[in-house]
Amino acid sequence: MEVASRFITFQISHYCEKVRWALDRIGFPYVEECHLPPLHRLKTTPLGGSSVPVLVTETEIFKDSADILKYLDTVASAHLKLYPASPVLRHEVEALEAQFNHELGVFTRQWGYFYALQNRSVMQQLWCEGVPAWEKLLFPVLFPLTRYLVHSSYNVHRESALAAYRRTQQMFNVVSDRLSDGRRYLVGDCFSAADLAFASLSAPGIVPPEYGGRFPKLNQLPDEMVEQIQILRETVAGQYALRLYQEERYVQGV
Ligand SMILES: N[C@@H](CCC(=O)N[C@@H](CS)C(=O)NCC(=O)O)C(=O)O
Repeated sequence: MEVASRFITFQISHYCEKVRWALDRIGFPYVEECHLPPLHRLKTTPLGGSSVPVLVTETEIFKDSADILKYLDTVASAHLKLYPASPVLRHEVEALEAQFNHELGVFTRQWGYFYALQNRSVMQQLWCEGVPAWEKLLFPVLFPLTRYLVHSSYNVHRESALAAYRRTQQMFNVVSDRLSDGRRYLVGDCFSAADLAFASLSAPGIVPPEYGGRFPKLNQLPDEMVEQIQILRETVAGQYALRLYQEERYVQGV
């Protein structure tokens, strides 16, 4: 019998959603262990890591979403591969995925936290979803520290959030241009890690209803943020990410 791998996460994290989507898609057995930041470090540090997602299989420990996707691809059925067989196309997919990981995911997080952290009860729902009961109980004590850590480690303040939003718009423009020739996917003619990374790491900016983790409802968010979400949603790239969520998020394989 196949042993389920441990998948250590923050339920809301879009980097965790990126991996969750890939795990679901290829039908890889896993058990998700959600944690409240910074208590995740009690799990990730002994495994030699720091951030989430972390995937612990029977034989290996993966501490980065890009490494996890590459590993999952080695065990995926041929029709569910996330990286093309052609070296040229694979290189293109990997370059886009890296750009989305290092830029898009960072911008949408910086911008999203600026608004979401203003509402303690929304953050309580988001951060406490699925975590062990004792971590939930610690939320009131830990919240000021966690909010401080998020503000300082991701440099979250009004100016940086607005700059991150502009950078997100620029990345959406680049993706919209790429799609302007009518192609169905970012690279080649099938869904790949580039599409998956784009849609999942855009998620805070478009709030797709099919998101696999816990996300706020639009009416729980500040009006200014909702207006910015509507603008992103209406772009070609925003429509594309929403379509990927609708059509590809719950495609399941074995
Ligand atoms: N490069 C990493 C980035 C993951 C990442 O930034 N994770 C954040 C959550 S969105 C995190 O764990 N932050 C807390 C920490 O670093 O301890 C990946 O793609 O897996």
